[in-house]
Amino acid sequence: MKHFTNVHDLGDLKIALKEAFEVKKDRFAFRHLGHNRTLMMIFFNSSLRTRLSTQKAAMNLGMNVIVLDINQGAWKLETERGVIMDGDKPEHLLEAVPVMGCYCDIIGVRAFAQFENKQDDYEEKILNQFIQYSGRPVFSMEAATRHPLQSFADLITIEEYKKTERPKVVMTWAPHPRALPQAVPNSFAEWMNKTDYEFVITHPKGYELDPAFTGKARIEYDQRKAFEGADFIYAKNWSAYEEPNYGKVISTDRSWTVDTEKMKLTNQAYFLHCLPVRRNMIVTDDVIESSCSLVIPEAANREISAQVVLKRMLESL
Ligand code: AN0
Ligand code: CP
Repeated sequence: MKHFTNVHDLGDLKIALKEAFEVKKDRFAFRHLGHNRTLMMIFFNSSLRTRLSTQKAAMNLGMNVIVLDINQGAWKLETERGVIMDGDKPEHLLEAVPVMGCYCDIIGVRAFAQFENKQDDYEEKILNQFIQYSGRPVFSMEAATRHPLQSFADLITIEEYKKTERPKVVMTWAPHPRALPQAVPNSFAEWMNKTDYEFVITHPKGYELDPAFTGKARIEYDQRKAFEGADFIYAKNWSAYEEPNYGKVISTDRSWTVDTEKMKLTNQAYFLHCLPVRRNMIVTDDVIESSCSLVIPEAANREISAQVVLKRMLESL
């Protein structure tokens, strides 16, 4: 695998899952692959899980790791070509990216949607500049439209805990005070569409996602109805996708918070969230602390999803 930016790069999910469970059984079995290889992780945005789990995965594979936070100690980067650089950005991405490529074998990039221009976000302008100009294989650590390492870990978790062959998985919008990207829900939907699960998305009117991602999911505007008989509740906030509200918070309606009473409508569903989560906005303390909450095993599986991706990239160097 050369680049990893979405579910299609991974090919057959059954094979990828088998590989994930192999890695999980013995995470040090492939240490030889990373010998004298360097991973560079570039963060344009904050991270706890992605940073730690990806570094751990790389170390399991015997790699060296360099981490750079663009906003802490690096030069501020201009990303537009043709700009007269007389402002506060001393360096251009078009020099910085090939320079980064000189010092490593594989590059991971985190670059969220900027909500300035929908087209730039949905064309993955920053991630694609890394692919085009770094001269290295590149993987997404959450880009403008997708978070594939998260969705892969979500899938692994569902496979580990599901009680029926075709579980009912419900992705629900939940309130949040700030505008968040659509990357996590887009990506989760894209991955769920590659399984044979029953997949339902519920959100208030106005929070419709790009149909290119939601695909064959059933959209249900009544959250309670959506929860009926669910085996997994996947909560996430996202900002509006449709114009003229792209990237905006149009509701913080706390009647959408996932609570114990709503969880009672489900088939004793497990609760999933990618984290970080705002308690009592997205989900109540009671639900996230209950035995149905899988948020910690889900985060633990980020090490496994990252390791499968890095392993495949190392194998293709
Ligand atoms: C980010 C998001 O919603 O995309 C990262 C989640 C993994 N969340 C926040 O910025 C709080
Ligand atoms: N879930 C996730 O990607 O978390 P971080 O933003 O902390 O990396």
